[in-house]
Amino acid sequence: MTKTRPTLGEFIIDNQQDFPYSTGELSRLIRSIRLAAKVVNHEVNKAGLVDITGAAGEQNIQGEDQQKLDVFANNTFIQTLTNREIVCGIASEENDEFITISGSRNDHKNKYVVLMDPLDGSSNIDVNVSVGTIFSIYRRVTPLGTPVTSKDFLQPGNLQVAAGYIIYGTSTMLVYTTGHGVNGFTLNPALGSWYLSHPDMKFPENGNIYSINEGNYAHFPNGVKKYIKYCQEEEGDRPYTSRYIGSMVSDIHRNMIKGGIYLYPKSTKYNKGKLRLLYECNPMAFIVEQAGGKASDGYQRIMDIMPTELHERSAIFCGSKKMVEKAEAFMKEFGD
Ligand code: P6P
Repeated sequence: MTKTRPTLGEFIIDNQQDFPYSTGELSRLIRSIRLAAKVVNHEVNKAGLVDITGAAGEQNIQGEDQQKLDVFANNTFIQTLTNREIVCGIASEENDEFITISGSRNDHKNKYVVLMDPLDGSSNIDVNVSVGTIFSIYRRVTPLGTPVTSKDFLQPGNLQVAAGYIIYGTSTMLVYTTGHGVNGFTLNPALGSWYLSHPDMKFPENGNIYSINEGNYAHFPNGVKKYIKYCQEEEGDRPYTSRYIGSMVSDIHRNMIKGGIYLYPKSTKYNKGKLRLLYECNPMAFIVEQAGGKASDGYQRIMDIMPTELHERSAIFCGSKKMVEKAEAFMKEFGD
């Protein structure tokens, strides 16, 4: 008799003790993300039919306005989170400013804020490559009953209460942590249920995959150039394999399963790095660390960086612990 895998709903109930301070709100928050992910998944999966359903910015054959998928994903997550009366504020890559949610009683009594990249790597959709949603959850730090302020969003990653991603790939998965390890759930689209397919995910301590856009080689710091050459040398378990999808969620997800390192360093093109600290680097760093990996900007732990701006960028080196430590050693010796 094969063991049936719990659904995400059953898993949340079975692990309610993971949220000691929550009166079920954090569980409801994860459930609302689960719902929005199903809606976005449906749209992403039919993106290839735009000439039938209508391209973004045009009317589809039903005469409905076709939204760009990242706008659609953004609106879907915002609407779902707002309707569920759980969060007091949302920050998104798609919105310049954070959104204040006062609640139906207009009393600002909800205690969580969500920061998200609603559809990371959306340029890959036109070429049918997997994309992802990334989310990060904090308790608010300003008094309940007052509108959120930037202080509630500009928190270091080490204060996250939960983080996760949805990967819209050959299958659709929701992977998240609440600080008690990392678990992956796969959507059965026929049933609309998510099943625990990857319990207690762990990064292999070492690996032989490196993921970086080598097209930027000329713009990289010397330490990164030296590390790339190290990966390519004939020595021991090297050369490593180069794998770069151009979708952070997909590259990190593959490396977590197979072992590997993902790097998006600073460069003369991106002097602070390209990826956003608050809703890309921090949530992915939380997951990577909870899976036994390491995440830094080449020098300091990502989750210890004190944010100063909502959309600030950071370099990121993350993945198998020993690979990140090796890359950091090259940064220490050869620097920027
Ligand atoms: P580049 C997608 O735009 C993204 O934010 C990440 O998902 C991805 O890893 C990276 O940027 C790709 O950037 O400059 O290599 O195309």
